[in-house]
Amino acid sequence: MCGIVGAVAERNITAILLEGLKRLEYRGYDSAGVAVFTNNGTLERMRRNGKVAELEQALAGEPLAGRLGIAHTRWATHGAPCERNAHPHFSGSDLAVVHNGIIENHEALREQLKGLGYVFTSDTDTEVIAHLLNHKLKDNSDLTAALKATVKELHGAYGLAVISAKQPDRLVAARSGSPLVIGLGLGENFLASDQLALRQVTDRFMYLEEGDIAEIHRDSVQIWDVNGQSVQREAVQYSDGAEAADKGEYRHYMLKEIHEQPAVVQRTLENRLGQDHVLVQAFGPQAKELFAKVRNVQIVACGTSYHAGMVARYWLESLAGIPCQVEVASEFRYRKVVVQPDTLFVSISQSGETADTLAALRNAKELGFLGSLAICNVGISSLVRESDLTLLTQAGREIGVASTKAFTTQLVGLLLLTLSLGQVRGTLEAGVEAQLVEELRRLPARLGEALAMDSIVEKVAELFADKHHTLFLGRGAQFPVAMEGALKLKEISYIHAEAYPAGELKHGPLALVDNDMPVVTVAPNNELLEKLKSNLQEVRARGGELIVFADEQAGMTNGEGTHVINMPHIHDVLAPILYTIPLQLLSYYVAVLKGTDVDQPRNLAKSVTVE
Ligand code: HGA
Repeated sequence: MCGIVGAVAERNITAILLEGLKRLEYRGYDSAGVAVFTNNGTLERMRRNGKVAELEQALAGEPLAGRLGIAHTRWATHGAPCERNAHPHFSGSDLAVVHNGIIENHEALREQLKGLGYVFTSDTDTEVIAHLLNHKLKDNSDLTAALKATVKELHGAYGLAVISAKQPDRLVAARSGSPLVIGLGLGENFLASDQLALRQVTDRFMYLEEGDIAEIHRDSVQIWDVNGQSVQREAVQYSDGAEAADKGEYRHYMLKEIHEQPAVVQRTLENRLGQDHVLVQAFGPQAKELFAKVRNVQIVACGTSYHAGMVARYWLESLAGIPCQVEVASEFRYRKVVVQPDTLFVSISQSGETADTLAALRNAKELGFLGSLAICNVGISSLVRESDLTLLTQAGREIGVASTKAFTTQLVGLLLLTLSLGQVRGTLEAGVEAQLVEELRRLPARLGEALAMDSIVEKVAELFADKHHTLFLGRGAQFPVAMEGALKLKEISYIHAEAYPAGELKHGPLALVDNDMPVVTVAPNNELLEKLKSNLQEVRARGGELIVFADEQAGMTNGEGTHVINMPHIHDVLAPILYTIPLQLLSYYVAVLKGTDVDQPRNLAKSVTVE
């Protein structure tokens, strides 16, 4: 996804901007560019389609030297990936803008600005910001004041960085729905969409909040909040403990990654939510047109990603009314598949290099699918390169072999896909979409509440320490959550765990139940609760010990052999994401008690790049 870097200093900043862009490369992008207020007093830019290395090479041939500049890596949402559409965008010769996000009212603004005589040189939504700002500067020559007036007219999501040759002592920035952080230096200051881009130059950061506008000079920073009030944002010293490749205060990467989930889910939502709807173009410039034609969905994935796909099937059919099939990639690729007309092929993979999933995508291209979409955590992966559309999860690097944060961010991506398909095809009521968008905004906080149950789950884990077999039960969209819970326990504690839809209990697995086989159940407060309660009685009647993760409003209580762990109440659609958390914690603490190698369990590899 797009990346922003900016700098205002006393030294030449071009190399700093390039290094910042390289540090953001892992997010995936299609083109890159830089604009510098040069030592000759002119604003110049260099853009290239493709990699930052190509931009770097171009700059080696024609160097740009200056003390003020902005740079960008673009992942196209409006207008094809090409040099003409790459950022920075100019209005006239004095004003340069880089933008992350989507401007939803870009068409109306474009018409208005054309009427005022502005000439557009790209197909992007971003260029309207440059011209609108130029227009506002006619009434108000101060760049910050003009930016404040500009953002009032923008609908959608943006992180913006702007420079002007007429006020070359400052960098101005605005944040709404897309993150920005100011890096504080000595006699120099920086800006980026992710602090990782600036770790080379500083370890002190100031995070902009929603609606903030910032004016950044070499030796000062001024910020105004969403109401236009001047505010101070706290400067935070960044400690190495927070590095992705460092466990920090945690004993294992897996535990760290479990606890990162509120933050990475938040990141996965950034740039993708409008006021009351999902921004469909976050899936790419052709998404709207393609989604309008979709009549079926085929999901293909392996392992944990397959479970995410299974949850999505419940969402796609119940919310968007679209028939959906889900299959493990190693089966799909070797089967004679009959493809229904207008079927979207969706692949899910953390690494984007999973051999079977990649092979399935390559086969799918011969089978007459409508198009392909990858839900993936690595922007520069084969799966992303070879798919028509992409939704990048923003889980960051996942080191623990047992996937945790990649799974929950995949679920978020798949829910965004469901809402987008329902919106474009008109099968989802606007009111329902608005409510779910609101619930999604609250999700990071709810995940935080579930994580606060860490020590309760740690205690429950003791029940498993001497057990060899476990059963996981769930109904509806919680059945795949139970499958994922069982997989996690198998992977890292080596306890045999099986998951069943609770209704299947009597059709076989009940024969296994005795007081040596704990039964774990996820029980949100939905219409299936009463049926689930009956299944639990059947287990108790055979002496099975029950561990029930239940909605606090479900009215379930502890009893002999029944351990109820109350979960915060959540909208039923989002329950699979929330209920994943305690199951991850449970498998983690059981593994710790058993003394296994949690982060690198035996016989397993992080990304399965061979068949
Ligand atoms: N809408 C802009 C920026 C896209 C973006 O933020 N991608 O992550 C464009 O298409 O150029």
